[in-house]
Amino acid sequence: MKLIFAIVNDDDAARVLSVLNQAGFSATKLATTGGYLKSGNTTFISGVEDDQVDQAISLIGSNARKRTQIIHDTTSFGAFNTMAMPLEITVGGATVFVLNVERFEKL
Ligand code: 2BA
Repeated sequence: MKLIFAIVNDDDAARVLSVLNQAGFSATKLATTGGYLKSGNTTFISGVEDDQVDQAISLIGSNARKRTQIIHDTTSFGAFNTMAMPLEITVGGATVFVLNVERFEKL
């Protein structure tokens, strides 16, 4: 068994959860915050059988959209001079981690 962690944009979360449930995957939705943008995103955790990992990832990936975002990155020039430079970054569609599950029980 594997545990999938998938971080997606809040706007895609309802659709991702819906397709996972429709395909028979159990998932838990966590409200999380990205460390870089410091804005909300959604993390799903889902325990799946080894041979279902690819299907789950494919469902997540095809329902989580990539977005570009302009941020203002502050660059320092010496102690008192800072300048905010616009920087385009690509966020998502989904950041996925797959971990081995040592033991799974429902008590
Ligand atoms: P954030 O940390 O808010 O990052 C949002 C986006 O900002 C990232 O998109 C990436 O394009 C950019 N970014 C992040 N850190 C950066 C840095 N140090 N320098 C320049 N640009 C940076 P994604 O890579 O698609 O990540 C989306 C969200 O997924 C992240 O939100 C974070 O919550 C999570 N994430 C991504 N990689 C992770 C990792 N290795 N470990 C844990 N969480 C991760």
